[in-house]
Amino acid sequence: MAENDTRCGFVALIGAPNAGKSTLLNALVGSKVTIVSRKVQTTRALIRGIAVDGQSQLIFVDTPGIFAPRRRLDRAMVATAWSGAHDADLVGVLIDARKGLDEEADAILDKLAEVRAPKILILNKIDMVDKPTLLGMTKTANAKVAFEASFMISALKGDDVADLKGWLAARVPPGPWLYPADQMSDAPLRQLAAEITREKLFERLHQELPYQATVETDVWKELRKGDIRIEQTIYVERDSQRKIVLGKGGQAIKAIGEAARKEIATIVEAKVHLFLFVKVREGWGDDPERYRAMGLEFPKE
Ligand SMILES: Nc1nc2c(ncn2[C@@H]2O[C@H](COP(=O)(O)OP(=O)(O)OP(=O)(O)O)[C@@H](O)[C@H]2O)c(=O)[nH]1
Ligand SMILES: [Mg+2]
Repeated sequence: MAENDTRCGFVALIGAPNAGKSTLLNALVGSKVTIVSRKVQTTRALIRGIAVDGQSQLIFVDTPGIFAPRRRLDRAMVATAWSGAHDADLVGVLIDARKGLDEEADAILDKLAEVRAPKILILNKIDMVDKPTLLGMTKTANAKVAFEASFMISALKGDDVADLKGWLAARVPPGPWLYPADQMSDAPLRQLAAEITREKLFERLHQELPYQATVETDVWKELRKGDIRIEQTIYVERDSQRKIVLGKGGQAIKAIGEAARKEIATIVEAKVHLFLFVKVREGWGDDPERYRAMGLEFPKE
């Protein structure tokens, strides 16, 4: 393939929390590179997933959901999401079609005027909504923002995801690929492994642990037989939360560790020995070190 025939570009996916950005990124890449949950505010930092379509390499940037931030961590996440949009060649704006153009979506559309990159509208979750409603939404959104194109997809079922990908492949600028053809993510495996444990934590404890936990990989060691030993710390803010994570007789942590271990093993294609530790770190949401570990800027206030 002649190098001057290739295309390559960054496509940021932005939208309200829970719109389906991470689900779409995984569908576009064809592999799990970012975690998904039923809860809002799952994604915390910019996560890149890389896909190839014909002669084009597409670098998708998953961003945290955009909402009205209150706490420091919220502010860091929302600032990061917008920075992802400002740095991209193209910006895909996801709207949860089931929720429609509510206040949250409107606030995002209003702020898009400040984003210079070409924007496209992506109505997601069309498996839950009828066609006339979708067309109405598309019209209203296009009256507000000059979108280059509009798509209606289901990231979960895969409907029209290939169309979207093909369109983007033709639209990104000509240029050499930035990553090897088979690379799907630029995140180190130890970071993805920490995210997977956080996903399992969310899945298991979604009622009791409203987002006050973070996970870090402390040790990643390849053993002689090719097995991998991973040690991770789950930081919570209070002792009561530590008890929840441990569960009665250690049941919860055991199940979380087992689910995470299995999934990490599939990804690294090796036997994994996963050791989880739970530490109380009061106010970790105000600790710059934790932000660095997540790949976020620490907001001054
Ligand atoms: N029915 C339906 N559900 C979807 C679709 N896409 C995503 N979801 C669900 O929506 C929920 C949120 O998905 P995520 O991909 O985590 O959403 P997100 O926009 O990354 O959320 P944050 O990271 O919190 O901003 C999950 O339960 C997904 O399974 C879709 O096309 N149809
Ligand atoms: Mg997400």
